[in-house]
Amino acid sequence: MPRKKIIALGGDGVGPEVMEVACYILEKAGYALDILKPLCGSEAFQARGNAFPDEAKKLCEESDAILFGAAEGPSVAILVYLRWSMDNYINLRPVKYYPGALSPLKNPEGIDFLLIRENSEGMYPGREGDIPWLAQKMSDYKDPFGRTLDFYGEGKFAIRLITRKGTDRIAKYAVDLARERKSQGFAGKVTCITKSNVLRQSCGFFQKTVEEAVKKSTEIAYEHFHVDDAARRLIRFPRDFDVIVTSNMFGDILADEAGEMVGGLGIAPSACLGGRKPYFEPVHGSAPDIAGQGIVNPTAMILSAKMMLDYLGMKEEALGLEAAVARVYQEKKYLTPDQGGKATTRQFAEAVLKAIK
Ligand code: GGG
Repeated sequence: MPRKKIIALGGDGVGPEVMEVACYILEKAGYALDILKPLCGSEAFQARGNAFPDEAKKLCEESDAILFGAAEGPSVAILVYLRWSMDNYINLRPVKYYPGALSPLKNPEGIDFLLIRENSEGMYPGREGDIPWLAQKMSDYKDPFGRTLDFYGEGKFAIRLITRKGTDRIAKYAVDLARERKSQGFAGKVTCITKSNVLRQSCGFFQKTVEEAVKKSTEIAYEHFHVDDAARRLIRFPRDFDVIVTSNMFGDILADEAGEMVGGLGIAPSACLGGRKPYFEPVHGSAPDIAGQGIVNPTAMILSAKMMLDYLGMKEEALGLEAAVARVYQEKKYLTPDQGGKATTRQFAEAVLKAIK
């Protein structure tokens, strides 16, 4: 297999720390990857006043895949580019329990499902403004109480977009993934999560579109929950889920909840797919409270790199890396403080590397 060109962008806060050790593992493990680390994020912003210099952007465009750390301040520009300019509309967030991880659930064993967050529309990116401005533009509009918007006076609005194109493509992806999972021995079920009892038009449209996509495929089971009910069911019946599909903000929130169920955000990886170039990032953000202390849990970044290996067709390497992470959790000797351990970020990474070899 030809070597793959990977661009590593650390970003802000703990992003560069988790990226450094993830790349260290990938390089030392001897995988067929050429990893380039252009100046970017907070570091580039301080040096050049630009978190995402053109050289870094160009390298991303020429890459096979991108690893991204975390965004909070300057690196939001990177995130916006990777997600919207590259049109990575799928955010795939696996939720899997590795024995040894510090879950708050009494019995997290066997939790293993996928959460698909629509990544390009809904409430994100924020499309907001002043209510009086909107009231003028929509002077004919009446809300469910028969009021025009000028009734509400000063305040802000946010627009939630659920488009035909955006919903069709994420629904199709969910069905394809459930079918693939079924062939691997999973349930082969799509769970659609909306709030269509309140947001009848936008969530109703999302729900109907997913239902139609599922109906085309007889072998896939289907269920729908409202987001509040789903939040509860995730905790009560976590093993009932297989493939969840939901809109952007619900997915953002539920993925944090789901990540916590299997040991916290330090463990939750993700893949952003469907666009010009895929990128792989931890679900967590920049965690400024622990940045620079050398104690951040790099598992989410390492497992995001595992998803990248999978995507690149390096299946054996992906399995090997995941098995190594699982072993370090099982042994519990080198876990970071968020998992009840005393290991540093670097010590955890060394333990993973040793477990690969
Ligand atoms: N590694 C993911 C990250 O940095 N997330 C920051 C964040 O909250 N981004 C907003 C979003 O995911 O839509």
